[in-house]
Amino acid sequence: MQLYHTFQQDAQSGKKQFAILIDPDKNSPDQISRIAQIASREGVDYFFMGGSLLMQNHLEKYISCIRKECDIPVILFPGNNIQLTPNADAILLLSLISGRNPDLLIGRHVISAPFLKQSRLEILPTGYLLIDGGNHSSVAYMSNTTPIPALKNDIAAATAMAGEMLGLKLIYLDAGSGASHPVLPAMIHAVKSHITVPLIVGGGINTPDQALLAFQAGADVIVVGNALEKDPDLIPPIARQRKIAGRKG
Ligand code: 1GP
Repeated sequence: MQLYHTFQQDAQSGKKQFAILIDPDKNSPDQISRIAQIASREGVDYFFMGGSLLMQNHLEKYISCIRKECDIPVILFPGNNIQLTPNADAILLLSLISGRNPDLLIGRHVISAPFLKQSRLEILPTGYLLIDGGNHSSVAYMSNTTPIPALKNDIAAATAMAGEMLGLKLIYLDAGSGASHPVLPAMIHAVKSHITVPLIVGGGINTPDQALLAFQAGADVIVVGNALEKDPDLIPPIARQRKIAGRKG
């Protein structure tokens, strides 16, 4: 089944989803295997794979580490065009719609399109909104864009609406990996109430409580990276929040 169908169906039925972000530079093969084993037991929905900048080319190796342990889909979350491999299941084809850098709105997509067309990757066109998470993030620096201020819910909502009107199939609100604070619940709520496509939220979600808040505010999918690199045992309590939020939400 196409992954987008799952994203959409789960979002429509209120079934919350949990994605683990693997930054290949920040994990060892042993750590990836351990994370994949726990994720498999907990029924984690997706692995996202990528980073703002990769110093080493571990992408393929780490995808095979995950494949050995579980059948959780691996979705590329590329920081740039060299983070592409046909061996994943899908790709978040990101358009950085909170920014005004034409390269990240369309330029790099043109360069990648022939490769993506030939690959068997499922393409997930995604409107990516970088939100101020309290520190100067790698994404802001590398993308040469200004994040949307944390309290400007109307700007975030209008940007997400425009993304959906342009035909983007997912909206991703990201405070950036390692953000001092996650996207605020009020902004998640504002965006969610103006779009119909599934909403992904990540950046700075480090505790089960923060995961629950994001779900309850309207996130259909939450993404956690940093916190799990430090402590993979956080996977089970975060995974459990899906059910709690699903029941209450
Ligand atoms: C970043 O949304 C992801 O793009 C995850 O962020 O590493 O802070 O969990 P963290």
